[in-house]
Amino acid sequence: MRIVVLTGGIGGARFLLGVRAYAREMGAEVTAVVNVGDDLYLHGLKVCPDLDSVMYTLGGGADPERGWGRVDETWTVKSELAAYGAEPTWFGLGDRDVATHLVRTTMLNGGYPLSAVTEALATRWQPGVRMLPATDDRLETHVVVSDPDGGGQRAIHFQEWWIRHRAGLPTHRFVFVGAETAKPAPGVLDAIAAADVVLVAPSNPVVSIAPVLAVPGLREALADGSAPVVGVSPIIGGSAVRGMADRCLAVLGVECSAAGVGALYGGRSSGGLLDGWLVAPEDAGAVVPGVPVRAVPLLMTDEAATAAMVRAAVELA
Ligand code: FO1
Repeated sequence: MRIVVLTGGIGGARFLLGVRAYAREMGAEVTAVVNVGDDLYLHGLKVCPDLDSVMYTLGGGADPERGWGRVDETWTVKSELAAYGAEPTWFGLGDRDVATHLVRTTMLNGGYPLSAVTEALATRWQPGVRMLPATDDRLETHVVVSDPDGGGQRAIHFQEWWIRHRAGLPTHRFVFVGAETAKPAPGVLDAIAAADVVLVAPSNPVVSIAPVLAVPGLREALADGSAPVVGVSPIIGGSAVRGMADRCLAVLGVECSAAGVGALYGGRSSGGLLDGWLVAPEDAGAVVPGVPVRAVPLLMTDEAATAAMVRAAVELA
């Protein structure tokens, strides 16, 4: 069996732990198509938070409390940068983590595409799934906000909106800069075409999954492919399990509920994404027009519980 997972964020990385456990049991192969909209250049370094969250989480090197960055991290580089007054001070790179960005940036500057760099980094971490960036091209999520320094509107990078402002500014819309001309990374369309099932991780639908789907050709490949697409709700009982999906959904005017996110993705029969939608028992009554809904426990408390979710998703497919 071949499983493709659309993913981003810390929830997506943790979901992949369950996908890998299920796949090992079934002898299945997993390809993760990972969001790059959160990526940024900082102090001359290319930082890819979602690719790194997958790599560190599956490679056993992620900080379990923060969910992002490295376990046993130290912060000398961060404090030395602050001593120079180097901005931004609201985004911290840990010392161990910096090594990843140095290797990545050196390889990118040497002409290797992000997908090849990701594969090279993964040889150290052995994540047990194939990790593909959604695109090798620069695609960044920017957020159009009311300018905190005066009248009018201004676009800021997603990370500034998310971390510096805790998604708390009056927000108008999200823009996936570079998406129009981005191409799916090598292997993405082939993986979707060869998949037996495609899973949409319980990631933030607005800032983790939407930038993946914004890559031209990706949505079409999912729609035209023979593999059923099953999504897992990131919303349980009206609340985001982690992160700030509620604030992102509010910007789009979408209700923060399992039914709201299911309807945002839409059913494949009406031009949307989904052939099935997995929700938590609290949301068993959720209705998504044209999409079969199944309720199972969705808390990713450990790998076995997450693998059980994956099993239910594949059964629904
Ligand atoms: N999240 C924070 O809340 N504060 C940080 O300073 C921060 C730094 C950081 C550095 C590298 C990295 O890979 C992730 C980092 N994150 C940080 C997490 C990240 O901003 C977001 O959680 C993801 O982009 C959302 O998926």
